[in-house]
Formats: sequence, C-alpha cells, structure tokens
Amino acid sequence: MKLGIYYAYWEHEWGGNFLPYIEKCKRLGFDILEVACGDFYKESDSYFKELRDCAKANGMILTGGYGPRPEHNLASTDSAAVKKAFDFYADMFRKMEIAGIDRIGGALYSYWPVDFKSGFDKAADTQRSVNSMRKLADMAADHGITLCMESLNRFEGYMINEAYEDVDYVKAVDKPNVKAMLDTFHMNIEEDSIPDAIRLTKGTLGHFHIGEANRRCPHPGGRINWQEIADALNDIEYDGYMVMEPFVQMGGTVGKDISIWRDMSHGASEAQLDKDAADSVKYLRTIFG
Ligand SMILES: [Mn+2]
Repeated sequence: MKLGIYYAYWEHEWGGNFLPYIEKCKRLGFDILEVACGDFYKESDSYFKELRDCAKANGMILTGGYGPRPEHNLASTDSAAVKKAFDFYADMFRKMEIAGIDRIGGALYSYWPVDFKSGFDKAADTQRSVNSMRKLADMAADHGITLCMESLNRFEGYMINEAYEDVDYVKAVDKPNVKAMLDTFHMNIEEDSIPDAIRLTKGTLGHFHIGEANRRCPHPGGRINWQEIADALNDIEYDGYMVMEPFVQMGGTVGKDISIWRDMSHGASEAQLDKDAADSVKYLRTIFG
C-alpha cells in the first residue's frame, strides 16, 4: 500500500509552498505528499512544472485535496456562480496535470465547512450537485484526473455523511472518474461499523484518508482498529492510496477550519512533528505492508 501525508499537518494556512515537503516527506518514509489545490490559481505553470520535477527526482507521488470555498459550491442555486466555479476548476485541473497529480479528494460535491445557519435543501442540492458533477467529471477526464467524493461527518457537511450515501452519489453521477472517498476520522463519528462501511464501497472507493479518532497520527494503542481496516481494504481489493491527515496544531485558518482549540501537539517542535509522522508511517507499514 502506498502511504502518504497531507502537508497541512505542519502548516497554519492553506496553500503555501509545497516544494520543501516533497523532500521532507520522502525522508520521513512516505510515498505520497497530498497538497491543497484551492490556491493553484495563484501560481503560474512554471511552479507546477517544478513540483512535478521535484516529485519525480524524489520518487514521490503527489495527490490533491480541496474543501471547496462557498463560491465553488456545485450544488448552489446560483447558476452564474456555478459557471464561474467550472472556470476555477478548469484552471486547477490543467495545473494538476502539469504537476502530475491524477486525483483530488474532498467535499467537491458541496462546499466546506458548511454554514448550517444558512439553511439547505438536501434533496434538491444533491440533484443539482450530481448534474454539475457529471460536467466536472468530463472536464477532469480531459486531464486524466479522478474526482473523489469525501464522506464527511455531520458537523462539517450534510450531503454525504455515510459510505452508503457516498456510493449512491457516485452511482447517480455514473462517471468512471468519479469515486467514493472515506476518512477514518469522519467514519468514527458516523458509521456503525468502519470495516462494513469500507466493504460497502467495493469497486467505488477512490481514495482513503486516515487518522486517529481525534486526528492524531495513527499510532498503536489508539481507538481506531487499523488491522480490521486493513482486512476490509484487502477484502474489497482496494488498490488506491492511503493518506494520513493529522491535525494537532492550533492557530491560523487551518486551526480554525479544523476546530483545534487546544494545542494537541503539546508544544511540539517541527522535529517532534516529523518524528511523530515518521513513527506513524513506520507503524502503518507493519499493518498495511
Ligand atoms: Mn479527510
């Protein structure tokens, strides 16, 4: 199994420069670096060529993530805004291809984090989202990109909270490059059984995020049963990637969006954060190979 980590573990703001993380994560024992694609519009093509060359030189795979800002909500009733969102994604997909990124995951079907006070109509929003996603999928396919629909917990989203809803959504879109995506942090809140949820996604699972129940790096003795997850992924013959998405630091937009209101790192230095990540991937290899 190819194992990765999301760069935001070390950062307080989304975006930023991903280049130094390629070499760092290689050194820490990862195969994959996941980057945030939401600010790709700020960078020129030459930056993405540099990313691709750096990843290649280090033997690293790059994957993408995006929690769409409200103006990129494909389920919006504002069709002019959705049209602009397609333009935004067109630029992102083109740059992803330059960087060699062939998959992106997140709440691409909606926006994130959801403002529940503004109200919503789940059935109507889902229908609009499915229609828009068919078009987005064709745009992504032109760049060899797969779109992964991440199932989120109820406090962060409303359209897809459980694996069965994810599978239903993916089947409704019915495009080969639109897949389901699970995350152990969200599943731990919403699913009756994490392994059963994984088994439900057989044939549709495109990406997998992992973390402890409180989003620390996976470690022995935590509350997530990594062996039963490995068994379930093995049963469904999952051949995609596994990317850890730890969040332990307060502060900035990352800390606010993720709701980190105490220093879960206990004042960890960057060297300590590095060690925790390296220990985690070493542990995961004993279970996932
Ligand atoms: Mn996730």
